[in-house]
Amino acid sequence: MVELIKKALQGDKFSIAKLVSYFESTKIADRQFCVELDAKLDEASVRAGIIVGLTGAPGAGKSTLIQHLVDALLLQKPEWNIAVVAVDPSSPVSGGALLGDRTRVNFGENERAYFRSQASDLDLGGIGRNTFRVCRLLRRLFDLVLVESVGVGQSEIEIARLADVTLLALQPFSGDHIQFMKSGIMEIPQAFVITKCDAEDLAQKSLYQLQSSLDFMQRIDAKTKPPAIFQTSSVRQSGFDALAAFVAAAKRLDSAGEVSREDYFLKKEIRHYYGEFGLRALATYLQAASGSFEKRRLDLLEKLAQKLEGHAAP
Ligand SMILES: Nc1nc2c(ncn2[C@@H]2O[C@H](COP(=O)(O)OP(=O)(O)OP(=O)(O)O)[C@@H](O)[C@H]2O)c(=O)[nH]1
Ligand SMILES: [Mg+2]
Repeated sequence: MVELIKKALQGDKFSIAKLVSYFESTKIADRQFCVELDAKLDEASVRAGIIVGLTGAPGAGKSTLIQHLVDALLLQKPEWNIAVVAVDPSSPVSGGALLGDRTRVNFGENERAYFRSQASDLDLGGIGRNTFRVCRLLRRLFDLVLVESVGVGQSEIEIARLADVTLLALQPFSGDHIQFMKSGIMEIPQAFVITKCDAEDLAQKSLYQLQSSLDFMQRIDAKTKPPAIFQTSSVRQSGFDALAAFVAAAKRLDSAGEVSREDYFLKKEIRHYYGEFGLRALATYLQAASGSFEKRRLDLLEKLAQKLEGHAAP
């Protein structure tokens, strides 16, 4: 285990992939191993990378954006290593994920960038069941963890729970922002990225449209800090440096935010297994659970399994 972590910290992609697989594993035997890995990683790693979430409607240009954003960040931050987690939709028919983002994002042999696809597990919310746990791992191996989520409905809210900073990609004149306003999603991101700004007049009109929507929201609720707006074009290779500078300056959640994020994902998992009934039972244990996230997770799953099922954890 120590050797595996050491190699992963040195950037060995095979070791990193192996570690990720443990945190994605559904085998009960791997749970205890993850607790031990978690503790060893805390000892060995000095990194605490930022988690940046990117969401937006299907086809908005998220994967293309990630490719250019990562290239720009690697130049701006020569000391940084970057991991990308792309969550692809699972097919409701086959249960398999197409993992199509592999075709748009390609870091080749770049030593400083790592790419991982994840299926969204048919889980509501556009991220996988273990995406948070995988991000917790990766942030100790990389300076930045960039997560592309499946952009459908509520996923924008889930990605904001997962990430320290959330970006929302909008394509010009898609009308997406009207839908987003209705569902409250416009209030979530710290920055908007208008993609495909190849045609200047279209890009300019889209910018005005977005600005007026945000002004409208400000008038209704002046508490919200106006988000930043970026315009990018992969065809013109423009706008990525400014966006990279914004991402590079992003701040991690404070420790209270960290705890509430961990609790959110613990509760989500418990709800998945045991529904609202499980959540009520969890309330008694959550306060008492201590230690790292993985340790608390294992303890809680075991306790609830004993209480609710009278046998081993699901
Ligand atoms: N003209 C133009 N086309 C772009 C730009 N960025 C992306 N595209 C095109 O838009 C299409 C979708 O791009 P993706 O990057 O796959 O979009 P996505 O949001 O990741 O898509 P999903 O992951 O399927 O939701 C592709 O055909 C891209 O070539 C851009 O800046 N300008
Ligand atoms: Mg994509």
